[in-house]
Amino acid sequence: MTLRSPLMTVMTGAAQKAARALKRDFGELEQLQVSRKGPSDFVTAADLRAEKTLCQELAKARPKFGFLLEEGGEIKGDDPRHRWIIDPIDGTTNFLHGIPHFAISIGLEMDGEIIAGLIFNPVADEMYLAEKGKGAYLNDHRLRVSGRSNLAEAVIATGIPHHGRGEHGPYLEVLGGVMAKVAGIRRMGTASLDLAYVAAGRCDGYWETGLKPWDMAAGIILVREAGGFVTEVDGGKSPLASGSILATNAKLHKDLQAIVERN
Ligand code: LIP
Repeated sequence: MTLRSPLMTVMTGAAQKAARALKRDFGELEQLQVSRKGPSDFVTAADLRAEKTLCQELAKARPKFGFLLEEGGEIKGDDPRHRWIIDPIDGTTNFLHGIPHFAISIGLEMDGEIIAGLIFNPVADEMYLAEKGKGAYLNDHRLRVSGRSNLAEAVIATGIPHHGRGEHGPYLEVLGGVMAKVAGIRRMGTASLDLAYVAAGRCDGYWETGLKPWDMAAGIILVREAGGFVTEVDGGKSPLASGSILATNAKLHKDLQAIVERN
């Protein structure tokens, strides 16, 4: 966005500030205090610090908005219509393993609809922004989803349920079905960036189930504003509520959904 709206200025400022510390922490992984929150789901000191910085900065600019936070849960605001949905480090497993593919994700919800989103990969210095009706951008360049209409040429991203995350059998069946039809599958480990890659036309589609709202909020508006389609894997209209998501370019949705809806 060449001329940033006041809202985008607030969001990018908060993300840049949190990212400075996050990058430092990423470079000093050994120093981090790491504790176990659940199976394969780690909380780091960096995660908590980044979340605190994001909340402080956003609350300074929009003091009445509520929050839905990966680490801190729900914080009600005086303004019941607006809520920030935040993942301070999406791709925590990548972060902990020193894999430079993680992101800060901030979505803004108004009356239950996502109206703005920011996804920032601080290592690659890639800032994805979208606002309802104003398009999607990567570092000031307008984004469009890919134009591929043939699954055989498509690269599809997914998230693989890991240890402690439900039944793997049904997922493997769907994965087999997709593998048989597409040019390639990618499991990169950061849902928000998977969605950003669909918006940027790097990937032609993405599906995953069992996600949380903070993994998806910003990415949903990014894909839609880049001209793509976002539903649940069965075509339902509430990915944020169900945690099930299928995001594609404008041409592949029906074909990919026919395979993944059994997930
Ligand atoms: C992660 C996602 C990842 C998904 C994991 C998890 P976290 O978020 O971005 O792609 O497959 O299940 O939800 O926990 O790193 O913020």
